[in-house]
Amino acid sequence: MVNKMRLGSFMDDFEIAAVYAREIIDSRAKPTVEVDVITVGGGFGRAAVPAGASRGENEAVEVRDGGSRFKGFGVKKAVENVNTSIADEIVGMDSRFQREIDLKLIELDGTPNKSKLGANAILGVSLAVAKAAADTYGMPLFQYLGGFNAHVLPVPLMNVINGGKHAGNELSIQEFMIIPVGASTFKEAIQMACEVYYELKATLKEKYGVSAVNIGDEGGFAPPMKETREALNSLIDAIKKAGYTENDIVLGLDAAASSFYNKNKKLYWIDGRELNVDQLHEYYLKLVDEYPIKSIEDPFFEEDFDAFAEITKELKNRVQIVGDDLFVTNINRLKKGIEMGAANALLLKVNQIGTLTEACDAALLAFRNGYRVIVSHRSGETEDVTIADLAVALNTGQIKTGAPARGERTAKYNQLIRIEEFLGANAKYAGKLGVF
Ligand code: 2PG
Ligand code: MG
Repeated sequence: MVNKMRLGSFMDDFEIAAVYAREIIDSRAKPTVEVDVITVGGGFGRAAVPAGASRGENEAVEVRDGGSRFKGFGVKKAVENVNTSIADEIVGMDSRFQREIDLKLIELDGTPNKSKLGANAILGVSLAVAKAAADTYGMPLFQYLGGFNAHVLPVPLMNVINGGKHAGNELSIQEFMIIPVGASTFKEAIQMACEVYYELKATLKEKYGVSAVNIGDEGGFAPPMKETREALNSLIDAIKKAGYTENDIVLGLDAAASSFYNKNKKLYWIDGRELNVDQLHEYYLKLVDEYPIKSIEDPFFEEDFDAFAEITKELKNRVQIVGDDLFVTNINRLKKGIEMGAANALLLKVNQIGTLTEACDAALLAFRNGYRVIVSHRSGETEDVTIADLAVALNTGQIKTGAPARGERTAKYNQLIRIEEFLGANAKYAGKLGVF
């Protein structure tokens, strides 16, 4: 206690005075956990937990109620866990000691995948604690987390055509992203992406009719397409029509390949046919030759580290290969990937692992081993903007948080516009350094 006081601030101000959780809803009408934390000094932190649809099998576990209420998706138990056992334990702790608090939460849960208290309960608390500490200092969250060196505005990977589990169409690939690397500021990057979005909307409407501009879970269009190249061609068209070139805007894919992999047959269903792992590998090589694709996430089934290693070896100087379901933001899986040379980038999703501390550990491990890091949303989101601050705090240079549409997506982009404005001349847009 004495040591903490010597560091300059009175511990009492930072002491957690209250923790309170409630059930709110996310962007897919599913209940989720929101947590408020208040410090003795009057600092306030509120965080809401996102949820995925194409989840990796090794993700930390959300506790849901089951039964008939909300068709079983209720989170009353997780909320209760925060308001009783977690609150009992962390009220009185020093909110600045995030690692100590997160380790306490992990210990209290006692399972390897946070299935007892729920990763949804634990993450809500972990994030709200950080925000309450930042607020007690009177600091923006990104500076509290990253210090004075937090200054890199990430390149946004914006999912403007939705397929897979995020849309009601027949595209196997889940996400088709535009990446405005040629902008000179984050704000300009958003402007460029919006201009492409308008052209894409017009192009799709003209070619596929009005229903093609209905949007999917992440704000991208969900046109009635069947083949990957149809989507890629529309993107190329829209980029041109908006007056941009491959120097300004490159493309990214999230295949989320586990969702079109048949484990029994060991085959992938894509573009109306079945491909084995070697054929799928060849297929990606052709795509990157034909299109300015610079990022491919989860190209293969999440347990096939070998296939990830093969394609990384082949493409590593041209394309970032991103592990999402592969790594699930888990340092043990990331270590295995590093040893095998599987992927060269980590998708960082705080709710896959369940605490801020573990997410930061994963980012650090990735950086140390020359892996890129992309902070990411989930397909089920809320208005919470923590990941925007986290991307700047860690200077990751990349963020993936959907199309420039739907409030739960734009909330993050708008927060980044504010952060850039706040940093003024100190802000640096990652641009071409963000991706290849
Ligand atoms: C992904 C994510 C977010 P979900 O696969 O990368 O885009 O989707 O949240 O459904 O797992
Ligand atoms: Mg993914």
